[in-house]
Amino acid sequence: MADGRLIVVSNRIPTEEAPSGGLVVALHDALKERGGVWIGNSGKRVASEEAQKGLTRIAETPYARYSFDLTEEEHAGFYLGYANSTLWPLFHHRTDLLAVDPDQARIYREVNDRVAGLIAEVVQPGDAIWVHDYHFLPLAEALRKRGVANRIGFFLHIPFPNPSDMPALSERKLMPGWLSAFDLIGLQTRRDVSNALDFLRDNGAELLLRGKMKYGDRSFEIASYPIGIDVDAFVRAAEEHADSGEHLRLSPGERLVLGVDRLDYSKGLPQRFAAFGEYLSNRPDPKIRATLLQIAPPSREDVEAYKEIRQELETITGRVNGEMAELDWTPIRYIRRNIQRDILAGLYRRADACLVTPLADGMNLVAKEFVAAQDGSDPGVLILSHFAGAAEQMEAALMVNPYDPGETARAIEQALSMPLHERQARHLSLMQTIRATDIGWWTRTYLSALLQREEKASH
Ligand code: ADQ
Repeated sequence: MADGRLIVVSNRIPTEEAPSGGLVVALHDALKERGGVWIGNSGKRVASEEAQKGLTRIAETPYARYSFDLTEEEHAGFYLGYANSTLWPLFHHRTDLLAVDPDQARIYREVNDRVAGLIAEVVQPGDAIWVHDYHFLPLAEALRKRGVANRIGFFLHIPFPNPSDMPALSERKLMPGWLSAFDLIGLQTRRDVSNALDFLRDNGAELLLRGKMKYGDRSFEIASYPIGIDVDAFVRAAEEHADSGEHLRLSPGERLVLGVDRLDYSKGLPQRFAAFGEYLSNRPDPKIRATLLQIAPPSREDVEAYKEIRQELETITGRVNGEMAELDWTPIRYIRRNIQRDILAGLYRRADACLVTPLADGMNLVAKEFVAAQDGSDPGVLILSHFAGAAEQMEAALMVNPYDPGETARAIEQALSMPLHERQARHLSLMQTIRATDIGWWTRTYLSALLQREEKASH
């Protein structure tokens, strides 16, 4: 096994010297340890001559970071268009929101081709390339066409689509070629693996043994690697910022239910707000005060479906608060901005319950962060959707069907009245799970599987 450098490719690339955020830090550490190169999109939009100029160095030590720019047209077709208006809804089981636009599909492939050209310039024999997420499905095939024979791994952070939804994708016939050009495809859950195997088997690939597949003369492997968080860092941050909750000025005895999500239609926010309203209407004692603090910074605001979800939430918040609020109590507090991670850790710790109720989600790191931030002697309760990837691992959470506001409302009631010994037992079990598969485990396990693959002789 040649022990070359690691080349990470992701849509966005951190620009700061010491980046923050779980995944970014994990990749940063892996690159520091092995040496290598990180390539990603700068986020800048430039004129087309400028985009052609190739990679810009943003850092040289302890490993090289290079960024590329997109033109306005590429940003619209590749990022807002095909990646986030076609693939994202399809992969989150929302074919009703899927856009079919051949120009966007073409631009998506062209950007992947251009990025493959940039990678081909820096790759050396023995390097292992690790590509992240749905923005780059065709990247390995484009690299193989350029003669790159290195090991190429892929990790999909979002769910693999249901095979029965695939006919909605006009480019579905290209997908087996895209996927089989990678050596190792990492997915979040066993369910994702089973969906991917089913889709590929129905489309000309042969399953050999335990996730090993053959498609034409290509062999590749599919397995699940549930992503984790830096548990120790979160525990520390939560302890150090245990007073974050004081910012909220809750009245004595007031219960806090927390939600933290990017504002996205996959996160089940309207259903969650409706469930909280139902909980309040049916609570056994009207003197009980509970506040839902929902932190939801907007994302992808140029995509129509994201504008709509924002309006919908504002309407529900207004309705619930209009009906229930009192002079000194606002039942739903809705914050639409990013919160510093340390403060967030302290808010998790103060919360009596956390609502993680997506309709579809690759993993959901908020579920893990909330558990890590709890005080084990008096922990809060995680309410988790069956449709979060995390549900496969975090069985000790209170599981709910996010489509059923009544069920979620009853889970809120159960969480807020749960006896201490049950809260402690559930928390302990969840803590063991997230520690056993933390972010360090994830990078190590994935990379050691990728490095065990043979470098291809030629393509
Ligand atoms: P996301 O859809 O972004 O990620 P998630 O896993 O919940 O979802 O990660 C969000 C991260 O952003 C968390 O670390 C959270 O703390 C942070 N965050 C959210 N709102 C914030 C706010 N207002 N202020 C500060 N931080 C905030 C995609 C997939 C997921 C998968 C991850 C990682 O959709 O399913 O778990 O990638 O693989």
